[in-house]
Amino acid sequence: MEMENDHGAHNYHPLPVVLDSGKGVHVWDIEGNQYFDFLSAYSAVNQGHCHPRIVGAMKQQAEKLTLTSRAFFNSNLGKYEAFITSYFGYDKVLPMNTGAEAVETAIKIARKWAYDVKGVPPGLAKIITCEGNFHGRTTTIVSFSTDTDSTGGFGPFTPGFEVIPYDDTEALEVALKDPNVAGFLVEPIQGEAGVYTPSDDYVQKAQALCEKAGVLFIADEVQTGIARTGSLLATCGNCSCAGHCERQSTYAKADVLILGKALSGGAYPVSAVLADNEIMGVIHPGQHGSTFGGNPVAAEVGIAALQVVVDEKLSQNARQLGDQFRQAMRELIAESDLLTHVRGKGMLNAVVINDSPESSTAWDLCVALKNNGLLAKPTHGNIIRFAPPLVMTEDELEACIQIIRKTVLEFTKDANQQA
Ligand code: IF1
Repeated sequence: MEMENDHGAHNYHPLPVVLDSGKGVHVWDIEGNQYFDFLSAYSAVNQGHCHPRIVGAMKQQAEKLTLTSRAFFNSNLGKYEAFITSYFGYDKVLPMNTGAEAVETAIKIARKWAYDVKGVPPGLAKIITCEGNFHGRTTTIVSFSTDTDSTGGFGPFTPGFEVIPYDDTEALEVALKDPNVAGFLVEPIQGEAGVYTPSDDYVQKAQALCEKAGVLFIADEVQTGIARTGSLLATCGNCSCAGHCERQSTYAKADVLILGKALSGGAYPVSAVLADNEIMGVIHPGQHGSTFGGNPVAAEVGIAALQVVVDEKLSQNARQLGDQFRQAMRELIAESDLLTHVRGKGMLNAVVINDSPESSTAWDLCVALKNNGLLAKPTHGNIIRFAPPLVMTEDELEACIQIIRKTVLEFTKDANQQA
């Protein structure tokens, strides 16, 4: 911790625990203490820590060939591209590494599509985004952030974005009247905003409005995707997909789908943008790329990580565990005035603490949870996100619920005694 403090940039404020190993739903610190991981590296480790099939695929490929660049073909990328496009139902994929790069890629594709296909006059393409959005940290992406921590001191910003309220289809309808709109970029559930879950029909309605207006519906499923919210994609709505989405009537198919994080199960940076030919076709050689995007290790890791999601039925598990978790939290909220609210979908959940965002209550509660063997992180001062790996069993979740119950009830008692 001292070395990080002395030699690392202070762009994070971690909880005081030093993790050393992980397996499935557990991580261990350097003293050997065991914890349930309720952050899952911000939903990257949906398949659980060090999943043997994912690590196995990575090791095997790492010993054979790691990087060729896209200047040459490699014998893994085509196989991965065929696999992921059939898995999610798109014609084409553009592979990148991090979530932010995939978002940047989607923005570039949308703009180019607007000029080449839609006929927007040069330089005027506009992308609509939402208040409270989180799409990454690049200068263009923070240009449309409404969070002052993300933007402060980092201007000048990239033009061409309009921010409208989230979960507001009327505002979207008004914004879509501008004929120069290329795309609407949206998170199906706003993660960073504090797991802000919109109305049930928001995503579907927004998609329909975009379709009517001839605007690309761009879903950022970096955090919500890959089984996290109880379906393969959060844009699957409430469909009962068996790992693979069956395209139920509630399905809102994005024109441009952005994935990252759990696309590698947390083993390696792997991100992707998926779209059909008439959209992806606007990108030609030399116009976009990345040294590492689509490398052989990423390709093998991506296939293994997606295969695990289906084989271990992680969507269904996330849905069942999510119901169990929110029910338990509602019971706890009834017993303790420390918590006011639980929200979320599948295993992307958050509880709101009954104190101001400036208070240290959520932080102190996370430290107390850590001391009782469960790791979670506060967001926006008074919200705690709960997002464990999706390989959790019902019994394990019950044990976690007991830890949260005990910690919250003791914390409430201590706070009352001090008061
Ligand atoms: C940080 C939160 C999670 C994302 C969505 C793109 C990206 C992210 C919807 C960019 C990244 C992160 C990054 C991490 C914190 C984090 C986060 F707290 F901000 F909300 F996940 F919960 N789209 N989310 O959520 O992906 O470039 O990082 O691979 O500290 O920035 P990336």
